[in-house]
Amino acid sequence: MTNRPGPLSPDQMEAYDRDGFVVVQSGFSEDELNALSLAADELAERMGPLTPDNPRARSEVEKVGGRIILRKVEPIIDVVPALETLVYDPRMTGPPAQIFGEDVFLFEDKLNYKPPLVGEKYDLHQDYAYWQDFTDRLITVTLLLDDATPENGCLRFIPGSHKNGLIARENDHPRLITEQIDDPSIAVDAPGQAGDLVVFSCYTAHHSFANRTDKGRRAVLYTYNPLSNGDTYATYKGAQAEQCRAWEAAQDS
Ligand SMILES: O=C(O)CCC(=O)C(=O)O
Repeated sequence: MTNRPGPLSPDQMEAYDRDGFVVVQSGFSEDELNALSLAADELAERMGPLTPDNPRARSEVEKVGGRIILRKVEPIIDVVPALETLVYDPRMTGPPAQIFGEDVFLFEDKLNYKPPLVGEKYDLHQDYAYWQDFTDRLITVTLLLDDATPENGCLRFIPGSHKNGLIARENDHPRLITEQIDDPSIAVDAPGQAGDLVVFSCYTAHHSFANRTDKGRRAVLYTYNPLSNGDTYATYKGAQAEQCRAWEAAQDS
């Protein structure tokens, strides 16, 4: 733990250190959250009509009705200015900067949608399994745009799972296989209200259940690395954004 001042209380710093995640208030006003929610909805609309080959929009086929449902947009900051402004807002960067003890760069940006009734589960994984070409000093700050509850599929974490690096995986597949992820003694719910931040390490194993409520669950996820690990955004996500724009331009022509 570092001594850099920041928004996290000593108890919250201790909880992050012990569990690998912490849920905290962000301080965004209702008006700011409404504007960001609108931006999230506009972003979703810009992805339509959804096709499975759209490199920016991850979608899935609804099990019952067969509709194509938006699940994730990534990257996002080159599309929506309000989401770009959010990246270096101190209310987002404050927790990781305090934990790392230094300023941060954006590493990855995405917006997850869990639509009412049909938003499916995410399997258990550690994010670093996907990011092994980069530094492992990575912290994700999830800004909840809607209340996240056990009923609508809030994030669930295995406390302490960030302590020992990557957990062995079958055939090196990024997802973890376990039969007991709904056992509360293994993974715990991390509910929060709209406007809260769920801050977690790239090693903290997490998953979420399906949304079976009649309200959607949207969240912005920005991952940050310390300044001393350099700015990899342009070569990693920025390059992906360029490919997405090329694909989009080809659709328009
Ligand atoms: O939004 C969720 O429920 C899970 C998100 C997640 O684990 C991810 O995007 O890596």
